[in-house]
Formats: sequence, structure tokens, C-alpha cells
Amino acid sequence: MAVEAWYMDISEEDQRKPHRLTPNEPVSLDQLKTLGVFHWKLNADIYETDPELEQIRRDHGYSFMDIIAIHKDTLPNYEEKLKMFFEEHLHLDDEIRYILDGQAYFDVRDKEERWIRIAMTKGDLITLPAGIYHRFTLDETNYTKAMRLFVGEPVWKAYNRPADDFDIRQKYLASLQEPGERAVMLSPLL
Ligand code: KMT
Ligand code: NI
Repeated sequence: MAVEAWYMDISEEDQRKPHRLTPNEPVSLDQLKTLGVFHWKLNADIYETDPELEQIRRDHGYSFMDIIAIHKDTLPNYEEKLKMFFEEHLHLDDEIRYILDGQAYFDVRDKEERWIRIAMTKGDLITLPAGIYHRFTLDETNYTKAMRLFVGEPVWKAYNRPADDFDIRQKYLASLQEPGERAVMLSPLL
């Protein structure tokens, strides 16, 4: 099953709602790839022993992992953190998340700065490239459990927009213009 994604409306309504356009304007996995966003579907029921997950971690050097349950009773400073997650930001490293339970939305900017909403459900693993502007929210179910993966010692620092002066931002923007470069810099397979 492919992950579902769509262009967002611009209403200021509750961030946890789907915010689809009418009619819906879907976004394909191939479109996401052109932004450097990659997706895998895995069997989250066996994440502790999953050879497919092991393979991905080996291939990409995702040596670090932890698990975060995002729910008001389990996450310290829940409200504050959710507010931070929904601020448009970037990181200096890739953001890799694997949904083990529940569901949530990752929003990413396309090349024209339009918001794309990616509906992540159990079994979806996604990689957002370093330098892409994005944000995260729970949906109306108000719960998800996610594995966070990282190459080496994790750095969770987020830089809220505007963060255009970072080299990694400029590199990311360049990668959008030059398909050859992008393939080298962003494809997890190379
Ligand atoms: C981020 O940086 O956007 C996040 O860590 C989102 C929450 S982790 C499921
Ligand atoms: Ni982030």
C-alpha cells in the first residue's frame, strides 16, 4: 500500500484535521521523491525482529534508534512539544521516522512552497532530507508511537523558518534544480 499524500488547503482550522482541497489533489510517491522524500511500508508488528528494517538500517547507516509515544499521558511537556513540532522548521540531518502505532501527519513544502500533507499510519517509514522545510502534527486520534532513526549520535535540533543561510538549505535547494545532483545527494540507494 502506498502512503497517501495531498496538497493542503490554506484554512486556519484545527491542524489535526486533514485539510484536503476540494476536489482532493493527491501527491504521488514519485512526486515526493523529487523533493528527496522517501517512503517504505514495513510490518510494524514485527519491528523488533524485522529483517527488512534491519536491511534498511544497515544500508543507510541508521545506527541509532529510539521510540517516542506521542500522547498527552506519555510525553512530557506534550502541549509545548506539539506546538514546536508544528512550527515550520528544518534540520541539518535527515529526519527518519517509522510509525509503529497510531497515525500522524508530516507536512513538507514542495518546490513552489505549497504544503503537502503526508498521512502516516502504522508501518510507514519516511525519510525527510536535511534542509527541507517541514512540520509534524497528530491527527484527530491524538496518538502515535514512532521510531526515530539516526546516523550516529542523534541531533534533534530544529531551526525554525527562516533558516535559509544554512549550507544544508542551499544544498537542498540546489538539489531540487539539478536532477543528477539530487540523485547523488539524496537517494538512499546511492
Ligand atoms: C520533527 O522534528 O519534526 C519531529 O521530531 C516530529 C515528531 S517525531 C514523530
Ligand atoms: Ni523535524
